Amino acid sequence: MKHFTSTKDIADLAALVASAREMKANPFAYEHLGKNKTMVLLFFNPSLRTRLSTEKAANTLGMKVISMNADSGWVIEFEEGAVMNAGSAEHIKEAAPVISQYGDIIGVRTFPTLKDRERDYQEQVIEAFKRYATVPVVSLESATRHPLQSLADVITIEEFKQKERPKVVLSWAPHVRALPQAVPNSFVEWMNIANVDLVVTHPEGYELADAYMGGAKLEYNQEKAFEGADFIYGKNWSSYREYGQILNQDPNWRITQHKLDHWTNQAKFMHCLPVRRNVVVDDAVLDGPNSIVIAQANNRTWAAMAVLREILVELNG
Ligand code: AN0
Ligand code: CP
Repeated sequence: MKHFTSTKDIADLAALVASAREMKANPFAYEHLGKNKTMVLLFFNPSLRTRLSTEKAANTLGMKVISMNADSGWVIEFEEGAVMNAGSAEHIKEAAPVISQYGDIIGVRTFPTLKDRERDYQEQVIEAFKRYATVPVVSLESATRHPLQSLADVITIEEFKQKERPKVVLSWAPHVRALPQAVPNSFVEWMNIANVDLVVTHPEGYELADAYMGGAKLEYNQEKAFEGADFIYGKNWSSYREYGQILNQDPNWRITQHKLDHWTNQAKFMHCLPVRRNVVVDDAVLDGPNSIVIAQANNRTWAAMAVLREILVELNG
């Protein structure tokens, strides 16, 4: 594996999940892989889980880690041919190769603008890092995808499933702020290559981009979608069609214990976190036996380890 920014970078999902689970059982078996290597993590946006779990994964694989809030450095320019007479102080053409001399692997977190759909969906920032860095680049959530989250989600479903091919439902839920489509886009992409029956449910206007939906089934009626579900994955996202807009905040879409009890097959509740209690999902769900969000967040470490292990094996030749 050279870079890791989407499902396209992996050869074998089952093998990657097996690798993550093996290291979860025996965390320090591959400490030698990262000896004398450094991982640089750049955060253009906030993070709790991604930052700490990726640092932990890199440390556990024997690497040194340098983390930087990318808002504390010079503002980087990404436009080709820009006349840099305004806010930005240096171009990605210098920044990325410079950072590549300090780190053997670069991790980047960058949210979308939610204003310029074309720019966001071209993945301007992460693609520029891939183009101008001379070392592997790992997405810590980009404008349209969150692959380390999705890999952790696959691992979690694998651990908790009680049948070979569980029914998994991705449900939109209300929120007070306009959030990216990265988590749902990515979740669908990864579920589409996993051994699950996926149904996506959301109000009209929240359709995800076709390129990410692939052949996934869409059901606008949340109750119908939830029927017989083994996993409910709650998440808010803003509209792709009316880009970045909040079209409604209908509280009827909130995930409740009543829905889990009466509409599903005693489904487990998943969410990438952070989650707004009693807006996206009720306390009763998060505090009850159906919630697996804490175990899910734990798997962020093992997902990152599986990815970094593959990259290190390649770097070590
Ligand atoms: C971000 C999002 O929805 O993409 C990060 C989730 C991992 N969430 C918020 O901004 C609350
Ligand atoms: N799930 C997730 O990526 O969380 P953070 O935003 O805290 O990294």
